[in-house]
Amino acid sequence: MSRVTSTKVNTTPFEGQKPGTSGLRKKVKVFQQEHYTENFIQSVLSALGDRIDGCTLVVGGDGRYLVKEVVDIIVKMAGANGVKRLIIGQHGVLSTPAVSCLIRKYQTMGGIILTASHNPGGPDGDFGIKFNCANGGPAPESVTTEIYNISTKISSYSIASDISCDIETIGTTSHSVDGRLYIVDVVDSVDDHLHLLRQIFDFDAVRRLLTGSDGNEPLRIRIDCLNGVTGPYARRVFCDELGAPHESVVHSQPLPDFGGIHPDPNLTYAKSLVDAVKQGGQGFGSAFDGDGDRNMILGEGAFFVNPSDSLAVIANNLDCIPYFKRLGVRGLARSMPTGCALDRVAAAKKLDLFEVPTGWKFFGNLMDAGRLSLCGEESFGTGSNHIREKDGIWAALAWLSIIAQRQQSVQQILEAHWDEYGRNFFTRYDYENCESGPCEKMYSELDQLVSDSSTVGREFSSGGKSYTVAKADNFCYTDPVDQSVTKNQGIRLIFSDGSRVVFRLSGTGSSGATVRLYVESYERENTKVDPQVALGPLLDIALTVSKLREHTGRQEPTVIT
Ligand code: VG1
Ligand code: CO
Repeated sequence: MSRVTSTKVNTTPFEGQKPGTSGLRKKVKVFQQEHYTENFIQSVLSALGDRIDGCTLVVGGDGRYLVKEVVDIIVKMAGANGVKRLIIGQHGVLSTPAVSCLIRKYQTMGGIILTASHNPGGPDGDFGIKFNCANGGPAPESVTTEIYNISTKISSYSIASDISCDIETIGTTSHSVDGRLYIVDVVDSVDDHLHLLRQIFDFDAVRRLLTGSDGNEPLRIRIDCLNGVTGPYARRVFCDELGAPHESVVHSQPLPDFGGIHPDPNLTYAKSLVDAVKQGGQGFGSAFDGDGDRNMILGEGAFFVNPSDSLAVIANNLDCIPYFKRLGVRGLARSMPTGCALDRVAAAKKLDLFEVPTGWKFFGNLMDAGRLSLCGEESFGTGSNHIREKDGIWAALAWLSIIAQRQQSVQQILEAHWDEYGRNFFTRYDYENCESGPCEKMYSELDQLVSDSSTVGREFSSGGKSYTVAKADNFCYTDPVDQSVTKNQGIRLIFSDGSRVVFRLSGTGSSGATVRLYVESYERENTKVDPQVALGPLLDIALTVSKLREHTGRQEPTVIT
């Protein structure tokens, strides 16, 4: 046991240590400023108040540049601040869902996740720090506000600089910090999450599907980890456990700069997967983001499953997953901009449906209250109450379970869904890294438009289609569990036929502004047309009403989903 003493280091506040949609995200260079990271970590630890004394915390990151250095800072600061036990993923690596799993399994006071998720990494890329609470979910706004408030007044931080810990090797080390016992546990990054997944899904059924041991042709899959954190998880789950050949999992080594890949599983940044599945003839493809909480699902020929549809299909097929058969299904939920296909499933199955603001933190209260089983976002996030984060590997397993049970292709499953429910055409346009000023101006003009009482009833036309505004607002959410109110969550124009146009400014960027435009429209019959065609008139109206092109100077979006 090493014996060390802690010291208090004087510091002054940094501006802007305000967590956004999902933690504090800034350029790596910002975090590298002297005291910057320590200030924020101290703010996180101080926000725990007395609960920090003798508690356990989890820490891990997505393997990106700076993770190891920051794990080391946290090892030294957690001990100095009275934490009794720190659980760290080997090499400092833990996916976001794995952190949530560990927090819950070992009943810790929370965890610190080192990730900027889908944002690029490397010395010139992004870094991020996120705090999750004892329920395993992202800290709610009350906690992140407290963290921020502390960061604006901080004058010192506590650190025990002499603690050293080998995070490359699994094992336990004990330290005496100012005479208090401090234990650091380095654990396998995958074991606990894998153990949980085994309890949720019928691994035998999926193994039969992937190996052909049921007498059918094996389903060939391609899983692209985009050099993010999921590599070790995907290899263990899909290859070792489920028998997929090794070449099925690609880009499976977590790299500090993601090998130059932008680890965002969508049609633009994961185009290499789309092309590979088109050429390779696999019947299933999936990609995950840097920290492993997002997923993209493709079928044969790279048939794209829109995330809003993916959520609705999983909801409609929960009986293919043993976990839900065992525990039953409480309610369903989606974030506000997410397409409303889920609502139709909820209505048909007589389940409660909740609509929350963007960001996973809003689902946690409903889950903790036993009112929510399955939820998702249009931004490639899907998950359930098995943990309190979205879970990419879980989503791929959910799909494989449905395919195994229904013995249908991805496309057949989707088309059957549209036949049953009709189709909520959905698209999202992202305008990334715009200038902040003009975007904020556009947003405030739209805010005025929706607060103007004459907007309701106005008719907009394009391409021979007319839409009448039935409701216009800036989405405001009252949490049904604790009644907390969250305002200003996106501009909505809802038309009389249920079509919607939504505008938001991203809260996960590290600089500049990203505008998100979400457009949705429902068709009962004509379900097989191209979404960009089906939504053309509404898109045109959205761009005209907002003067988006004029404000941003962008003719085309960076990413279309
Ligand atoms: C985006 C998505 C949101 C998601 C968030 C975090 O937020 O739109 O749905 O919850 O990223 O995902 P924003 O504010 O940029 O629109 V992750 O995988 O980056 O933690
Ligand atoms: Co993520």
